[in-house]
Amino acid sequence: MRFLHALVLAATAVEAHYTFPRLVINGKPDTADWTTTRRTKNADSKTGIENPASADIRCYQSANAGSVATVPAGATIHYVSSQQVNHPGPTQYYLARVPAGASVKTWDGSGAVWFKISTTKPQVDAQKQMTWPAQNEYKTANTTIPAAVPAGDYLLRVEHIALHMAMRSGGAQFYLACSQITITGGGSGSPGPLAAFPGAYKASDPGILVDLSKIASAPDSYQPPGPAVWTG
Ligand SMILES: *[C@@H]1O[C@H](CO)[C@@H](O)[C@H](O)[C@H]1NC(C)=O
Ligand SMILES: [Cu+2]
Repeated sequence: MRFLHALVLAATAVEAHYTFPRLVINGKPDTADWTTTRRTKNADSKTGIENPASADIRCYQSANAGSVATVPAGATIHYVSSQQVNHPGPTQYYLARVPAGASVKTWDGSGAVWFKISTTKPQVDAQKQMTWPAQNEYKTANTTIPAAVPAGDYLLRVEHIALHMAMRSGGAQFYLACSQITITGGGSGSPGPLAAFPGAYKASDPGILVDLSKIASAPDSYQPPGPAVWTG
């Protein structure tokens, strides 16, 4: 049985790659794929990024999106996933404010401009199985746009890091996308710390080069890569 189960897992893992083509705001999804979210280079192949220093780590995009989503500060958001997010690993969300004079429909998100608004950690259940928030769902984990974030135009970056092969360098797989959004309402916070993509991650970061079996006894010790979360 154990052997068969391993075979089945291996077979599904091959098809288990995914994209995040639709943003969902307070339960309301975009009406079509890649409308407010920039189409990613893996829209067809579903292949993840394995080099966290590559230029693709920022938005993995092949095209800007036609529309801009309106997101009230304080809204709950997540993404529809094209396939089941069956690999173990954290889900992280970042925002980058569009500079004055640039357009959210074309700005490339370069420079130290990204702040993290949330991440996830694993849990270990009574059967000693490690699970992650939203693992095996056809959606990403929820997050909240901080109420204190100033109103304006932003790129919103969603990322799921698949860690099933992460015990070897270059084995972690990054699945991500960027959406064009206008945050309304909002507050007067000063988001930070700010990081650049590429730049925020190294292949040797403890949250990227990691043997999950070694942290199963202390799942909270997992250290997600990138800057600290800005809580607003
Ligand atoms: C995620 O947010 C949606 C609304 O967008 C809500 O219906 C759902 O219950 C939330 N899920 C969790 C686990 O909080
Ligand atoms: Cu996969």
